[in-house]
Amino acid sequence: MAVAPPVAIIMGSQSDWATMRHAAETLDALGVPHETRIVSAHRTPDRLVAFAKGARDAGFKVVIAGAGGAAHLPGMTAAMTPLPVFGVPVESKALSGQDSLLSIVQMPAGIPVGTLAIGRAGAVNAALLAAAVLALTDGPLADRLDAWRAAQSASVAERPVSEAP
Ligand code: RP5
Repeated sequence: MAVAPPVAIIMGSQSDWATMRHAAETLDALGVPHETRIVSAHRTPDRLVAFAKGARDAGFKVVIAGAGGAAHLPGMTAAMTPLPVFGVPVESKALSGQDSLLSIVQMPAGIPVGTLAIGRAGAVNAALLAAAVLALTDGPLADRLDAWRAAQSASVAERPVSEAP
């Protein structure tokens, strides 16, 4: 069986992709191979169990899990794998993602989920954290991460400009 890429990006629904694609794009920019899957804690529980229990043996090193509303995916994944799990609260229509955030962040002691910000910022930062974990044992990736951060700093203007009305 083919060895999985180091990062799995899982999400509860197709509707989460608009947010989670930012994690995928950030990993692409850093040259970090990844796989994307829809895994719903509620609608596809058997898929969740199979993924989470098999993730380490499959070869994944880090899991990024995005979900919205009653966002149980990151926590349930963390309950079934020893791999680091980073949770991304997707912005919900009803409660602007505050439901997602609280569902993901308030884990009981013993089963950690590294919880990021709501929405795009969380997805980007989950990818950067995943890359940082992998960079601990991957020198070339560490160099690419340094270059990414330097490019980000260089892209910030010294002074603001007026925008066209
Ligand atoms: C959650 O329910 C998903 O993670 C998604 O954020 C939310 C809504 O899903 P859809 O009804 O759009 O499929 O499980």
